[in-house]
Parts: sequence; C-alpha cells; structure tokens
Amino acid sequence: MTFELQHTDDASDARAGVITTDHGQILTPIFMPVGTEGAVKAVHFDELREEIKAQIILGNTYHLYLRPGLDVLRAAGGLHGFNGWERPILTDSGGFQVFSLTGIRKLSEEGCEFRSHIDGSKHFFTPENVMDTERIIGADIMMALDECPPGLSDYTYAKNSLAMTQRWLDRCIKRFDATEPLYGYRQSLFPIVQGCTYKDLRVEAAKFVADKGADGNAIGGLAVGEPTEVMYEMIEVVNAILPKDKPRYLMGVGTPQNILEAIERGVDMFDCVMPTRNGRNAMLFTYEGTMNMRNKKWETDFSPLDEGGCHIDRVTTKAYLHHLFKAKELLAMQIASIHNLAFYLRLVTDARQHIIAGDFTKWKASVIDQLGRRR
Ligand code: PRF
Repeated sequence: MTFELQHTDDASDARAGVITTDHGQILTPIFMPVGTEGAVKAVHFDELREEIKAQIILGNTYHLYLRPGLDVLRAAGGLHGFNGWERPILTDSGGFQVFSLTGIRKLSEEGCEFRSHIDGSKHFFTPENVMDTERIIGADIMMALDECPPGLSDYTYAKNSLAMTQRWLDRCIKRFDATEPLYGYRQSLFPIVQGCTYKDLRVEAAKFVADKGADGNAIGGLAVGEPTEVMYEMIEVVNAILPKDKPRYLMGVGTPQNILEAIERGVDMFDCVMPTRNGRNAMLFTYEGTMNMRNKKWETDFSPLDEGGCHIDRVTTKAYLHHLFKAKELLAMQIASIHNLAFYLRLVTDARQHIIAGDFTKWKASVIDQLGRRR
C-alpha cells in the first residue's frame, strides 16, 4: 500500500491524498461504510458502488471470526471472494467489539477472553491469533489489537492500558512480519494510538506508533464519552506527531461536523455506524441539517429527498419516505441508509475538492452550522 499526498491546505492541516492498494485506489479524505458482518446493513454492493460511490468498506474481525467462521472464509478465498466486493476492505481487530458487545470478558497480558454474543461459547483473542484471523479474512488494511478504555478512565488505568496496547502492538507487528498474505495481494497493518484524554499519554502513544513506520496509523479511544472539544484537542496532539506522509484514520467518528473538524486537523480516513444506524431509525443527514422522516411535517412534502444527492435521493420524495417509515416497509431503511451513506461520501468528496481548490476552511465555515440544524 502506498500513500501520495496531493495537496495540503495552507490555512489548516487538511490534506488531500490517494492511497493505492492491490484492490484499487482510495481518494482521501475518505469515509468507509461499516460492513460489520461482511455486509453494509440494508445496502447492496451494487448500490455501494453506483449510488454511494464507496471506495473502501469495513469488516469486523470479531463478528466474522464467530460467523461465518475462518473455515468458510478461507475456503471462499477471503472476504472479497465471499461477498464479491472487489474494492479495498479494512478490518477492525475485534478488541473494541469484544469490549462493547460481550458482557463476560477477561483481559490479561496474554489477550482477552470473551463469550460469543451469538451462542455464549468461550473464545480467546491474542495479538497473534488476531493477525492470523485478519490474514484469513484478507483485508487490505488490518488493524492491530488494542484496548479501548472507557472515555472517562482514570490516569492509572489509562496508563497501564496504553502500556499493554503497546506491548500488544509489538506482538502484532512480530506476527504480521512473520506471516504472508494468503490470497496473492498485499496487506498493511495499522497501529492504533490510545491514551484516553491524557495529553502526555497521547504524546507518548503517538511517538511509539510513529516509530513503527507503518503504512498508516489510527487514532482510537475517542468518541467514547469525552466532550467533543477534548476529542478535537487529542486529535491535534496526536497528529502533530504522526507522520505526515502516511494516512491517518480516526476510528468510529462521527457526525458530519466531527468529520469536517477532524479533516481540518489532518485526519484522512473515517468510519462510523451513524449513517446506517441513524438511517434505519428514520434520521437523514443533509447539508441543510438533519431530518426525522417520521415527523408529520413531511406527510405531503412531494419534493425530492435531496436535490443535490444521489439518483435515489432525486427520485424519492420526502412524503413517500415518510409513508414507508410509518408503514414499517423495509424499503424505508434501505433508502435512508443509501441516502446517508451517499451523503457522507459526498461530504468527504466535497471536502477533498475544496482542499485541492485551496478554500477548505472557508467552505467548512460556510456549511458547518447548517449541518447540525434540525429541519
Ligand atoms: N479501537 C478499535 N476500534 C475502534 C475504536 C478503538 O479505539 C473506536 C473508538 N472510537 C472505534 N472503533 N480497535
């Protein structure tokens, strides 16, 4: 994988670049739709390609390891072979999901023990077996195993947790370097910066990660309950240290406003369940603000969902989508998910174009307040 920086904004740390993988190019800044179980909820791959213009999607090691399982994935030739998505894929390592999804878990130096949320069976993740699993899934970008502590962890917990994440990173790198891709294309390993909301820990974590010389670097442990301003401050602290010539990925963030603020601070890659999850719950994101499609005010509004949006936005009226949600039609969730993902991709594509044109901060200032409005 390579990263070419094409343009850096004069007035901020925003950058436009291009990542090249063996499954194709990714123009940054980029948003990556979340396909936890090998599918983006309620959205077909044809729509991801043609309507949404997704360039890369996510998969989750935790979920895919439990189901369909490694034997099926290996036999299919990896996740690309299994689900038919021929563009790049990134897999999260599973640590975050183990902590957020499984009640019973035991964390030790060796790894984390957890019970399946599907059948209660016991499993153990280590940095080594997570690397092996991500090799089998065959993602273009594999994430290191980390611990994402709760946002408001005390200093001692955060410090000890970070130290373990760093030892786990060294074990991940060792295993990654000792193994080969299974399907004939290259894979990259991204380390993750942790350190909660403590500046000195974030600085130490960023230096530790920067020294590894990875193809790209991630910022984890944010958007987990801390105030938004603190999240922005941590991004600034970390990005001052992470290499400029490698992509930076802010994990699990966020609202359209969060994404623009992070782009301004030098972040290149994002993922979040918000466009799909909120979409299934009738909430649409637009440049003019958010809309609750269950609201009676849309009952006879026969204007398109979004004039400047994707094809489905232009041929679907607000009144019709309102009706679909009221009637609990599955099509409601499909349309809302497609709209929101297409909007997120449009947002980062617009950001990229304004970075290249040299007026990113001006453009951002002109759209940011409207984005948070309730329509
Ligand atoms: N670590 C991993 N995945 C993540 C996170 C993290 O800290 C977050 C935090 N926002 C989302 N997804 N491995």
